[in-house]
Amino acid sequence: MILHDKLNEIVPVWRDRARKLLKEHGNVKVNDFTIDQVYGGMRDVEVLVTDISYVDPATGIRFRGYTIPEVLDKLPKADGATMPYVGGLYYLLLTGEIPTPEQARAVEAEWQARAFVPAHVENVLRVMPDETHPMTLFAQGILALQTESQFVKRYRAGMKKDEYWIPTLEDSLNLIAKLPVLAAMIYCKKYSKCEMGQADPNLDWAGNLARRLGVANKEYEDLTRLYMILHSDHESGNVSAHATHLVGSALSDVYYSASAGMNGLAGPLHGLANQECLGWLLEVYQKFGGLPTDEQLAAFALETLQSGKVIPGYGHAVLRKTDPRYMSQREFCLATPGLRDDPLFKLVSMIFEVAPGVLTEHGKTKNPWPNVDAQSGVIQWYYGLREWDFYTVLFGVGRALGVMANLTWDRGLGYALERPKSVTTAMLEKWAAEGGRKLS
Ligand code: AMX
Repeated sequence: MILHDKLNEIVPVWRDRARKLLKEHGNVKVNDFTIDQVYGGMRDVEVLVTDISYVDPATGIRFRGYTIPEVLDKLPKADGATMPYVGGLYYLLLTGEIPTPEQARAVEAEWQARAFVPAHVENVLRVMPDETHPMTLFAQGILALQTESQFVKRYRAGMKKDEYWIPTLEDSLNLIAKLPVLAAMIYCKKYSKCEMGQADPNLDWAGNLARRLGVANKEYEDLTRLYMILHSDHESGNVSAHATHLVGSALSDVYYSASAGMNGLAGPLHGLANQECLGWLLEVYQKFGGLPTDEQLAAFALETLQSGKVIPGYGHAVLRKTDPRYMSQREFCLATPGLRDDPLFKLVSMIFEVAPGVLTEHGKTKNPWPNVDAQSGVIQWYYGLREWDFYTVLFGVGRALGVMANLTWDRGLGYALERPKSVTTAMLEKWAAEGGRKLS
């Protein structure tokens, strides 16, 4: 199998590199942190390693060193598609190399061969009450798939630590292959749209996800490719990536780890912001009976802030400029006739003009610019997916690509069980009174 063979070549090289670094320089100091950071969600504390993506506060995400426009330009595309194969992105995330069209199609073929979802998963979803949030169903569905874990079988039978990445890769490929089917199952169950679109064997993974959701439209297939690529990875410290990594560090398999990550994605400060964002847009639109004036919009944004709510889709824990994932979706909208004239897209554009000023004046957020979620819901809405509490599931399908690639490398490099140390308030008070902790 193409990814197994490639990783078999490169994992030992990177493993030796990490081991050498640790052996020769393990005691080199890389960071210092403050009481603010201890209480403040560990912002900027550099204690995670990944070579798969890096978020620069000023320029945004790079996947294996490539910016989003470079990724969209360089990855192979299917005939007639404007956006790349997601299988090509997965090859890049895992190996660090831009794949040939054959290599990208080989990953797609692996996924296609593994897409079957066992019947018990649907049964688990079926017994849940109608009002269950789609993200709850998504995390449950992933957990129900844990019965498929190759890692557990190999671990029980006895396996060398250096081989852990092999069944992790297997499980990752299996899980990613099944996620579009699981997502569509949830969509059908939840909204009684149970004519689940059939997969087309000639179509790629993302194109088939679009079909399965019942939108047979070339533009939406391309949008789905773009959406999956943009949401795939955002280095290791965000809640979904970190939760997946943390749980995986106990050697819990891919299914346990990914399900934990999705529970984190379901929070309103993280992935749920895309649903919240669409809700806020519709609230504005309904309140003003269409597009507001700039002044009305600014007043409404301020009202939102003064009522103690956040403006969803704005701000970021790391970024200090407009998220390039926002910009590439905006460019997709501007390049798509129909979408560029859509009233909700026009409202999104107005908010882009108005909200940063209001947030800056309000004076709290460190970053008043839009993130990925400020734009994504409107596009789904335009193509007919109007059940906005489903949007975070789509984010989750995309995010699985990044967290699975990371988990495979975590096991390849033999990352340790994660176990930070806690301290007490009295200890912090003592160090504060002494003007800083005396480290020997
Ligand atoms: N609206 C109102 N207030 C905001 C804000 C926003 N969009 N963004 C930040 N703030 C506030 C914070 O709540 C915080 O207030 P506090 O001091 O009273 O607690 C203050 O500004 C400082 O926050 P920060 O350091 O700028 O951000 P953070 O790292 O603590 O949080 C984030 C980052 C994304 C959670 C925050 O900007 C936010 O809540 N945004 C809105 C929700 C959102 O869009 N989430 C999606 C993020 C992307 C993703 O993961 N999908």
